Amino acid sequence: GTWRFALEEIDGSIQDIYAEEFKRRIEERSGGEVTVEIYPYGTLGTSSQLTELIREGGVQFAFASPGHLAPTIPEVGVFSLHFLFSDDTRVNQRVLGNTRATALLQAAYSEQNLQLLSVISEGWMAWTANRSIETPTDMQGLEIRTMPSPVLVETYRAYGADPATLPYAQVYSGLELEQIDAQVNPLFAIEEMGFHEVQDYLILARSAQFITTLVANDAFYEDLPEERQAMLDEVTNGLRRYIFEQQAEINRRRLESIKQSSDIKLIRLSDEQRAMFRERSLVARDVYIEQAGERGKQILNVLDEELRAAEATRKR
Ligand code: 6CS
Repeated sequence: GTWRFALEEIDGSIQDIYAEEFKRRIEERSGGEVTVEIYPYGTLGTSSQLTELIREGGVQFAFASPGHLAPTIPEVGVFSLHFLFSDDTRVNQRVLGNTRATALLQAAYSEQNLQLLSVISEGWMAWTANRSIETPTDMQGLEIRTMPSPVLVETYRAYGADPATLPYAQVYSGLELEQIDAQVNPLFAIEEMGFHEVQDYLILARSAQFITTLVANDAFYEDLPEERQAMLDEVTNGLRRYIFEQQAEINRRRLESIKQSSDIKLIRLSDEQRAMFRERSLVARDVYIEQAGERGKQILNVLDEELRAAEATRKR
């Protein structure tokens, strides 16, 4: 059969690199019985259209990033909370690969006809802006584009900014035409979308990781023979380490390329500056719990606990 796989990112992106390797491994392990067709961003629609498409079974696999999915599944808002994750990305990787929150999340995904296959980090988010940003005061009135998750919108409001939620494909022109002042994305995405060409400052804030989730249409997944489900589990588990290493390398390379190809000014926030943002960001947790309810609260508590435990063993 043919498995269609829709991406929220363009050719050469982290999602594309993941999908290409997924395709290679699935086609090999199925002995050519399964063919995977990849649809990069722009071929099928915006992120929210992709979510509709996969829920209806128009494609079998897709990336569904929490920043776009939270209006449909409030529980995934947890992944957009700022200053939740460890500064040590290996700690985050260890927790995400094996968290007790997965079962709770799966229940929420199933209610929307989705099967959750993997939770993946694409690296630290960075801000680009037409002004320098070092403290929340600098964000006052800044029109910043974010994904539509209420957690994100409330976080940037708490920083003093004025968030706007245009689709990914409209961010470049929005910045170029000065309809918006700023945006937030991982370094690889800033580079491939050309945002650095139309912005003056690149701010490494490390306030949040870009997390995405790999999903399958629920009915499609449930109807697969057991050995196909096992093959999928094996492939997605094997891809965890692969994509973690790839994203680290690609984000590093793309930052170099941004520095070389533009005169954008680079700002790295100090721990003191980050602490100011952290303090303001905490109200978004209340917004999250309000929206995601008891199950959402449990997910947050489990992740918080596991992250802290993983950090503690790291330091010992
Ligand atoms: O900002 C966005 O909307 C998009 N950014 C990335 C890095 N991936 C997908 C998402 O839709």
